[in-house]
Amino acid sequence: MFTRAIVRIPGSNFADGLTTVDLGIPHLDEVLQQHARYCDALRECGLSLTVLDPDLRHPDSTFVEDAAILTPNAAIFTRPGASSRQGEVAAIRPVVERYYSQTFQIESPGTVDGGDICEAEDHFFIGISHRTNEEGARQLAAHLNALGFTASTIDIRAMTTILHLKSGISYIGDNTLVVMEEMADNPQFNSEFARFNQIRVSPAESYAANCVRVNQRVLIAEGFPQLHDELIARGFSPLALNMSEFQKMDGGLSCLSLRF
Ligand code: CIR
Repeated sequence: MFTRAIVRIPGSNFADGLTTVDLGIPHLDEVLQQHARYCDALRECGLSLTVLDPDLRHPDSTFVEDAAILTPNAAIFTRPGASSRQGEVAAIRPVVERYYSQTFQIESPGTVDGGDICEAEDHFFIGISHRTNEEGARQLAAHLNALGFTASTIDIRAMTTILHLKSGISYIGDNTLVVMEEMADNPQFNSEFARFNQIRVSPAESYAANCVRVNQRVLIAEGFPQLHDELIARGFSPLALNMSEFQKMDGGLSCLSLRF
């Protein structure tokens, strides 16, 4: 059960952030509307929100998930792989420290983006990506092991279709992973995922593989009926949200909040 989340309102320079996709320029009014609806959805799931003001020094800072990894007893501050995002950690640190007395920090030359970290019960999958490097993964795994968790790495650097590990897989509770087909079919990954029930996401719906279990609901991106119906068929309760403007900046549902 989560009781709280930290979010940050997108800044007026949101469109100046990093992106690898060619879906057009986000419209600020829609960005703000979609973000407000996302916040309301978290509240509907029972969370109390800490809503941070826009941070114009960091256009990507609404993607708060990348700056920290939260476990029940400790917070691990990351060192984002994109230099334009590294200052986001100092900006969110005092907010996270209100709720966590035990904290760790990924140190140079390690880099970690929170979007590469997928927690599945007591195990953490750590994506090695163009943002999270092997040294960052090593430091993170050591902190997680000390906290009583296991960890394994999944190297996604050869995949051109996703930015972060969690762009391709999500753990939604009840021993179930949502996995994009390209990952589910990759022999290097499927032994890692074998002990979980898997919901496969077709290539046409791959953006929807980034979803988030929040208490009784699973937040999913709107407009992906196969995944929506499959979740219902398996007894989950999806809550669909329009994510079009965040998708333009490579952002998914999970990255818009830190939940704990
Ligand atoms: C970036 O490229 O860093 C941002 N535009 C998007 C980050 C999305 N974060 C995430 O999926 N965890």
